[in-house]
Amino acid sequence: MDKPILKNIQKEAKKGNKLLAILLDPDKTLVAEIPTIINRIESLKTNFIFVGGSQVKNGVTENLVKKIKTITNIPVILFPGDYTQITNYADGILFLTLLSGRNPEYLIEQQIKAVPLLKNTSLEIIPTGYILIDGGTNSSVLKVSNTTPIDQKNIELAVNTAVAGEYKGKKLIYLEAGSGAKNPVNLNIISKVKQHISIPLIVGGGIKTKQQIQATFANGADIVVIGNAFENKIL
Ligand code: 1GP
Repeated sequence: MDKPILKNIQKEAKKGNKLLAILLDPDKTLVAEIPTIINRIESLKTNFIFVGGSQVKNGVTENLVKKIKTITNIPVILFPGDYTQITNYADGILFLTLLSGRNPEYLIEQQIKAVPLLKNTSLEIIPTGYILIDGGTNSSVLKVSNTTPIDQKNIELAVNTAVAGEYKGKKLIYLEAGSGAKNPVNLNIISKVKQHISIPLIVGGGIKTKQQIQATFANGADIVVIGNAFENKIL
């Protein structure tokens, strides 16, 4: 199967071009507001729309994605908290493995549960190593996954986890401080991880300002994800 999303990310990352993803949480986004939201997303020159939340009711993600797809050509990529959020209306899915955690549910169980839904789908499946870094708040991913995040000071563990992800065949690494994190991923962690991997790097969680976005890019992120700051109209 053709993989246009991943190929595009790899191509842009190789050229050093930076990409912006806006994250919409289906539980907090009203379908009726989508036209206005898409307007704002397009005016920010957004490259991807990520859709997902830690706990979303059945069918809500699909309705939202369906509506988004009627309005914009920006690729919609599922960033699901669990397998029930999978919908064929999106363009792709970050097939996440929570590499920083030791909970089998998020290392392999959810992935197995996703297979019947993904088998006959046209979604582009993008194997992604997901690494939770301590953002200083009890984020929902932390609560739901019941795992310990990597300490911001433990750069070596963060780097080795990311490199292990690449060795395991992941196509992207996602450094996550948690939605609404007090402390975004430390710039030092981002640059060290970037130095040691050769696959594109996504960074998100607690990034609120244009300056923070620039610094995150400058230190090696290929894709920055913004959720709360967009939702709260700070950006
Ligand atoms: C969370 O990385 C994303 O999964 C975005 O976080 O909502 O804090 O921007 P924010």
